[in-house]
Amino acid sequence: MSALFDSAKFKMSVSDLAGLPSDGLPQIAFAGRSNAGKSTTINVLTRQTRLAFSSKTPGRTQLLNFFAISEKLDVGQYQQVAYLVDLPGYGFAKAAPSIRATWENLVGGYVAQSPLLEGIVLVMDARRPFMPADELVLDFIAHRTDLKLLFLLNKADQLKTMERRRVLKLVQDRCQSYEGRATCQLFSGLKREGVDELQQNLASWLGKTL
Ligand SMILES: Nc1nc2c(ncn2[C@@H]2O[C@H](COP(=O)(O)OP(=O)(O)O)[C@@H](O)[C@H]2O)c(=O)[nH]1
Ligand SMILES: [Mg+2]
Repeated sequence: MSALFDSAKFKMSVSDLAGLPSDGLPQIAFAGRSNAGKSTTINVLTRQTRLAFSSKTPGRTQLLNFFAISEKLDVGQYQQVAYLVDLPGYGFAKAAPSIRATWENLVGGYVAQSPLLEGIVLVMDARRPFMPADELVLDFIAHRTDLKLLFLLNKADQLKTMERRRVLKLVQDRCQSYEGRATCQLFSGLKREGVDELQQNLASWLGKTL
């Protein structure tokens, strides 16, 4: 349980890089293929059923959605400390070239350049991590040694114990190439497994204890 993440409130949607918040607060972005479970993860993390729109229609929204998280200062007084950012998904097999270009400009530009981006949670289906579209995101941030990374292996409820072990090992090996900046964990938004670990991981990025 975490009051920090429970405090999340929708703040704004951004459709171009010029509209990004410039208030100096750190931003934690959730990237992943359409349908990987980004919105579900944000909802479960913040214990709010409808905060991030959880869509059964992949790729409907092409906006960056910002959610403010706050700390309690005093009775009735809160101070915003960070943003969670729900990024538009990608799944290019079915997407028109114009959608792909828009995604590359907006999401690619954001992750490659935003100085306030603290880290990225790359939400992947644990049954098929590191698909080409995931690698594209990682290519966009290859030069950003300032970013933290969390490989979130979602839908772990769909895996048997042996498969869980195998995928975790595979992704842990991948983490090694990031020299301490990357970590990984199994997760299930559906079964609410791994929520405490996710909260701990993200709180540490923000220098907060829960
Ligand atoms: N089995 C399973 N399904 C999940 C899990 N998380 C999300 N889903 C389902 O995956 C679909 C896509 O989820 P959504 O959060 O909208 O994905 P997004 O496109 O990445 O935002 C929905 O039908 C969810 O119910 C999970 O942990 N396990
Ligand atoms: Mg979504």
